[in-house]
Amino acid sequence: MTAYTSSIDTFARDNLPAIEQQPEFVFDLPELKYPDKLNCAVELIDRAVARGVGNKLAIISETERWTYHDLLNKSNQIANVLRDELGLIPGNRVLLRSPNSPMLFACWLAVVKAGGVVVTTMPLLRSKELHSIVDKAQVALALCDHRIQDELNSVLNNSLFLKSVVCFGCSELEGLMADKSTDFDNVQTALDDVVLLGFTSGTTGEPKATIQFHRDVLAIADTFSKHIMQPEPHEIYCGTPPIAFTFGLGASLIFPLRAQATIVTLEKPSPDNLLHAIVEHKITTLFTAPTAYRAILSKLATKATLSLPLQKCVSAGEALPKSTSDMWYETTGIRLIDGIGATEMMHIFISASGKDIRPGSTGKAVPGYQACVVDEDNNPLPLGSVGLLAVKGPTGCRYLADTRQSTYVANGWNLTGDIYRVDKEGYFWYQGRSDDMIISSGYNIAAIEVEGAILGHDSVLECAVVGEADEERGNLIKAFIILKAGTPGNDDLVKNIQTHVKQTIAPYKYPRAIEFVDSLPKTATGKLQRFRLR
Ligand code: 3UK
Repeated sequence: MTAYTSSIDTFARDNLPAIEQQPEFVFDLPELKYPDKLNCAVELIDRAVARGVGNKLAIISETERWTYHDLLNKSNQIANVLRDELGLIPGNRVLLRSPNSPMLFACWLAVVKAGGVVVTTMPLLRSKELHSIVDKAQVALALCDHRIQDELNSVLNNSLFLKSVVCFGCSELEGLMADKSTDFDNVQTALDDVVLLGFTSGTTGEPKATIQFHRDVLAIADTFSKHIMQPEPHEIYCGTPPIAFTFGLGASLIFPLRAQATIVTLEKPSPDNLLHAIVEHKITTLFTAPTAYRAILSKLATKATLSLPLQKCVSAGEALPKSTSDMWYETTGIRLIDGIGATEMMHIFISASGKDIRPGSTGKAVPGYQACVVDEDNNPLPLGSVGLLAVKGPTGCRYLADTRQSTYVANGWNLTGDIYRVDKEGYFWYQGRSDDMIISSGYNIAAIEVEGAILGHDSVLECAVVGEADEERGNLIKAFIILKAGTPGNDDLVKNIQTHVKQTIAPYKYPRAIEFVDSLPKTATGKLQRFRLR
């Protein structure tokens, strides 16, 4: 770490994993050589205005339109409130709770400008979950959308740490901002000062907090966004995930600001709202999960072919089956940019765009990152083999005081828990999570492959495949399926789907049991929880 730090409150810094437990960090692109004193919010917003884009639209919401000037002024006023009224000192954690909105984004930038550590939370969380985040991150101050303050206020009433909740949207924070200067003396943070704690529960287990530095925020923009997205200032971005999820943070705030583009925020990005916004705001650049692309497709199929302004569409968070990629391409003419990211790595580290896309493959290591597959003892495997994904680059896993650090990091590499095959050209082909391999009659069957085949059936909207204990076969392949609206689930359809799978992949992989359901268990970030079905 650099000797310099702006943090007076050193809690986050003090709870970093020991240096020998951290991954190796690699900065082998010239754009990743940042100065020792670096405040990423200043790079993202003050720098943009200084370059002359002040009058350009920065954020469009359902009710507001803010220019880059507006965003800078508001975030400076909030930063003044944080420092002068709420007593924020550099290094203090500030919890944010709100759906994606212009005010949430201004609060995020304000906390960072003031040298604070942002802890953005998923709007859907309840007080029990908020309580454990507050305790783990030792948060004293929260800024909250007034419409969802109740769950947080109930934490406030019996928390050792949380001391105040200031609401916005109800003129409390706005009232404090009113007489504050639109200038702010930005805190000069170090490139490796902590900027945020990103909570992740993964697909299973107890939440972990990942620590990210100021330089990490810029590194994700200068690797994946710069090299794979190749952003242009005229683009209009929309990401559906909340910015509490680093996928959404990159998509909706960091990438568009770094590119001086325009952001559309949606409070409720349902497929209908999203489709409407795409047309109304001429969204060019979309970030969402495979499930949402399928949901949009099922709406598009029922509408006359409307021409969409979309140019670049990113899919991440879960595996993108080739069938979904192909359907999106056939319907819209756009090839989805698949990319695997992780909260630990902050954003996407394997991907491909344009002519480099091989549908069904996630892509190649993003410039700035290295990736390979290894065996259970962390030995690298030759090309063509199936193994555990290992990755390193400018970002990497640092859990806040968590013994699971040593499961994620070995020999300097980050181990994401995913199984991949790499081909001779360096393309990575997803095989599933290491915990989602089903062994049936001695065959290794990846749940994900069977799901991909089932999703290719016309009547299927969503599905999840698990192994069900079976005396004869050890495990039996079982599929839980959500049908498209209006399709009745009956025995004929079961047979029909089974036949479809046998014709698509090796017949021994077909689901012997099928159950039609109305919903599937998912995490707050929309990840399927197969373990709950097992
Ligand atoms: C899975 C994928 C196959 C994979 C994320 C983009 O998802 C994100 O972070 P999480 O910590 O989960 C990480 C795990 O999710 N996964 C994500 N993307 C893909 N599997 N293909 C994909 N394209 O198991 C990974 O280990 O919630 C995604 C950017 C930032 C993120 N935090």
